[in-house]
Amino acid sequence: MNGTRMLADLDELATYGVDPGGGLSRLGFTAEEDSARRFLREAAGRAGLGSTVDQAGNLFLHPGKALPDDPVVLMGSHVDTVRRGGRFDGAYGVVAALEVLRTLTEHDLPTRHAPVVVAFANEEGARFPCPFWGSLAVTGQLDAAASTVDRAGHSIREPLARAGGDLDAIGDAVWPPGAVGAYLELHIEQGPVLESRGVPIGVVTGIVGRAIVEFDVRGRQNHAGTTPMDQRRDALVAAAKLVLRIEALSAERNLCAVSTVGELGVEPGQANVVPGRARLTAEIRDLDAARLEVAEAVLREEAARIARETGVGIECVTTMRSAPVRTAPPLRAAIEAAAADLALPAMAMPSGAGHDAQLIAAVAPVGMIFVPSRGGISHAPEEYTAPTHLVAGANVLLHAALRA
Ligand code: HGY
Ligand code: MN
Ligand code: MN
Repeated sequence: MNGTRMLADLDELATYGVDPGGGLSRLGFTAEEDSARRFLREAAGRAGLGSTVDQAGNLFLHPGKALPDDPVVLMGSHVDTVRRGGRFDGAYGVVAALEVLRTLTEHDLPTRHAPVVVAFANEEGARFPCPFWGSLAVTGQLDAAASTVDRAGHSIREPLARAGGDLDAIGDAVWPPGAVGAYLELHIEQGPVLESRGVPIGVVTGIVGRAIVEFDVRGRQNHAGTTPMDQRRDALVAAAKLVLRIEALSAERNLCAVSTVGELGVEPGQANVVPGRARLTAEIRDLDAARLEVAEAVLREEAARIARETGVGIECVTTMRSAPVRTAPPLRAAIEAAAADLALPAMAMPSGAGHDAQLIAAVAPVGMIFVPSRGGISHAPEEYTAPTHLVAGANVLLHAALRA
């Protein structure tokens, strides 16, 4: 494997979507992401590989001109980022998979299934709020009608077409049964465990499930100077109470592993106006599907209670649910053996972040490899993994692919 070539690809990818405010804003289905994908296709072309984009905008790199008909060993991740994200989340898994594919073809190394690289479309859902768009589409789980506009009201149709997809034919992106013999995703850990234990390789045992609930809080907009405090229906005050109860779901009540309010908007948003409307998201995660279900139900009860207590209206809609999954034991074993081949210490661990692998698990065995994240920081410009860890992880991917 050529670690230098892979690191150069990663450096090049990090030039697409540079945010003047810091980090990368290479949102799915934007011009920035289009450029990153173009670079990948060109890099594949230079290595004598072909590339294909499916109707959902997923990018595949493969030996030969077309995707093989036989089952493949699929390796990859995503190249879209969150707003002001880092340069490793997703991108690392794709460039490492490309390096593995180049190595396999250059040295004519035998794998049980033909190796193919994927960059799944819109994993983060930062512009079009449907995280896992691409992996949902290939596994027949995408409700395209429900997720086709961004927050500014623009349709996904044109951006998807520019990426090479086709909204009207998106059903054709679904893989036939057995198309993928194994899916391997290499990713930065995005948490502090490997670094703090001094272990270079994580063998992922399972991936958390997740639900996103959007709340629309309707109060009464009024004058901030003349409206007595006991006669207000302040949407933001109600929203603030809700924020604290969402935090308490995990932090105090341990109903789920983590709970986050990552988005909050106030209308009309002016110092001398009592807010009439607030919108916020709750995102909850856990490794146990039953716990997640209970936490979501409690969340809805809490919202109803706050509405009664404060006199505002609160509507809630669950816009996304993903189930927790276990990785496939044979692929876990292949990753452990690959790390052992390379004399790299490895440890089993769950993933608190979501990954395309968890959708792919519905139709194929999946395995995931983690490498350490400095300070456990991710979804932030400071995201960093040392080059030695990056190269070690890619080597484990190569050896795991040879065993898959
Ligand atoms: O949010 C996640 O867990 C993933 O990084 N998209
Ligand atoms: Mn991410
Ligand atoms: Mn990711």
